[in-house]
Amino acid sequence: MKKSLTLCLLLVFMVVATNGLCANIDSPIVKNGDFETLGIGNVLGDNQWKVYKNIPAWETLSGPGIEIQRGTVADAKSGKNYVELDSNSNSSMSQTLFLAPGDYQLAFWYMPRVTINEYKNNNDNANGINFSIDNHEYDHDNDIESFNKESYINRFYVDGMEWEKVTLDFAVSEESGTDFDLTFGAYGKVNSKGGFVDNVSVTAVAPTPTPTPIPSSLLLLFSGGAGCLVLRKKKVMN
Ligand SMILES: [Ca+2]
Ligand SMILES: [Ca+2]
Ligand SMILES: [Ca+2]
Repeated sequence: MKKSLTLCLLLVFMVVATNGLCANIDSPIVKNGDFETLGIGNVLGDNQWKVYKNIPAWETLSGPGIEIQRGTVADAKSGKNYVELDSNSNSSMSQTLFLAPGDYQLAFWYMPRVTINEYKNNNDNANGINFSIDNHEYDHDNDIESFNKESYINRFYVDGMEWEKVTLDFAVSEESGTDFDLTFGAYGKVNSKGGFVDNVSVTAVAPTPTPTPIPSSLLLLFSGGAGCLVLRKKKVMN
């Protein structure tokens, strides 16, 4: 009897421990957001670059493809690889995200490659990167509102190249659907040089809690309590 109880407790402990372990495994919403996985047979050595039609989780949406650089022009923000979307021409890449209703933040790291002089001479947005999250399941029959959140960044560098964190907050509602396209694209002058992108992530953000007003009766109670404390303190001091 005692033995079976011990066994039972051990089993319960194992289930709880396993569940706890599973809950701690964080599955990222954006897959291969660090661009470190290139797929079977796609080997890239240090100081090499190559243009790919597809890499795991990402596919070319327009243009020649996704240019992966590995320590060629700069060090990656994270890992060894980063992306340049002005590959042989301006290109865009995309992956599908599955999102439940809630608040989210898209974040990635950006670094401009073209210098201030080139920028000034051409005024051509040479390092432009646009990025968006679209609902690709727009329901025309039921006139469910389309979802689109987009922005862009274009900078140039003066003295040294530096990675910069870029964020975009967005909210998904019940009507937004569940499938979204996360897209990055190069824009501006096609000169084989553009904005570098690395370490892309989307994280669920807890909504900011609305402060609950304290009922006046409670305030009275608090102020009464504070009064008692003051009186008590005075009494002790006396
Ligand atoms: Ca990387
Ligand atoms: Ca390039
Ligand atoms: Ca360019």
